[in-house]
Amino acid sequence: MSISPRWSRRNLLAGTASTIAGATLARVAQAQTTPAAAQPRALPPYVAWKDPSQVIVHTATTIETKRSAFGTSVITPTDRLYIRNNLPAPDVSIVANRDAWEVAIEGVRQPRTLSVADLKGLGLETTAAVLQCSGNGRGYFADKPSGTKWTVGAAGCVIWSGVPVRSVVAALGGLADGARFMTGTGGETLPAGIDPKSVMVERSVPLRAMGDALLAWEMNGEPLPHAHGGPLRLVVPGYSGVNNIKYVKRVAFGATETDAAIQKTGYRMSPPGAKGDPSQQAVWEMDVKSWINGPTSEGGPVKAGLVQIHGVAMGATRALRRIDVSLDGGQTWHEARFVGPDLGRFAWRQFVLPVVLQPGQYMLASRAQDAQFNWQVEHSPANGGGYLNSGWRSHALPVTVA
Ligand SMILES: Nc1nc2c(c(=O)[nH]1)N[C@H]1C(S)=C(S)[C@@H](COP(=O)(O)O)O[C@H]1N2
Ligand SMILES: [Mo]
Repeated sequence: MSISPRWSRRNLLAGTASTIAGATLARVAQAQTTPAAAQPRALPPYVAWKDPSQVIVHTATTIETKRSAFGTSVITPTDRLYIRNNLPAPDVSIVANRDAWEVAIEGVRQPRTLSVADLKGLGLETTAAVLQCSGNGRGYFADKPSGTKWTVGAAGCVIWSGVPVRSVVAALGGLADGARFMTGTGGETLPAGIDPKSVMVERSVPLRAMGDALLAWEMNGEPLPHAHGGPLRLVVPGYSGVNNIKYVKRVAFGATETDAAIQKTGYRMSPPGAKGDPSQQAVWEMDVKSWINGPTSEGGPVKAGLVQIHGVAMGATRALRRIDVSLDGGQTWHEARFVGPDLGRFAWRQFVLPVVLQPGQYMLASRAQDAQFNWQVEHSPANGGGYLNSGWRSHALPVTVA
């Protein structure tokens, strides 16, 4: 990634500003509380089955899980899971006969188009993984990059079931020579009259991601809902949302990344204010990250006394080692305890810190450490698209106790 002087100066400024603000909890609270949405929007028809009380509808194609709605038992319920569509979803009739959905596999020795029924014969794997939009946390970047102002809720921990991509590749004779990237293509019908490359959802990830990838037909124990990519989705554990192609109709292995705009110029780590270009790092692997989900004082002050401060922590591609919680915006830290089953390195873990709280103002923060001793960063670098924000300071939760 190229670091321009402008980029580093901006970083420095952002860092200084929040450190100073950090000294005054009240001011931080003010800066970090999301402005109340003008009016709660209704759920659009294609996701009318979601729980309206547990989500924030930004637009018909951007729906966020409320911070208080993640629960305390690892898996994110499907009716609360966030939604993000770059294009209008294909017609719901594609899930009428799920087994008939077809995906073309290219860049293998024996390229073939396989139905979901065919895939079911080739292998079976279940993986718990965090699905997180590349722009989750964008709303916390101080320089206000354009795009949906997601806070923490464009993420969820989901159980996927399907066939390992590597099993499909093996069944088709292995990779053709020269494969360096795996490219997935979404099955949307593209609007007529414009260059398909400018709108299609087609993403490439490095070949190293193939080993963990699934072609999934089930989510959280149910047939994959149409809104989440049913009948078939390419799941790339550890990679941010956009790399997990819904209604996947093609998986291709090749020497180069796709030249679709969403890969070439979209989802790049560009300097703040600048557009993306292929020389910049693509938005691929996620970072170690955590945040507090409760208690919140959304519905009035938290009652003084013993409380269980809880949240979620993810290692993205690595297992977790430790989670710390702060009550004073990061001045002092306490090691917290992971709760519940460990569903593997791609899942998140719930954590808890029991504390007795006296009446007052608190700034609840958390910072996770992965198995390779990487700590969650205090500030993620500002970037043009507002991607991959994992900074613990901006994700802190102001709470009033009375
Ligand atoms: N085919 C297709 N796949 C897609 C998208 C899309 O618009 N079309 N959006 C991507 C983005 S940006 C995200 S964050 C996730 C959202 O997945 P979800 O709607 O199941 O939560 O899907 C990704 N896969
Ligand atoms: Mo996304």
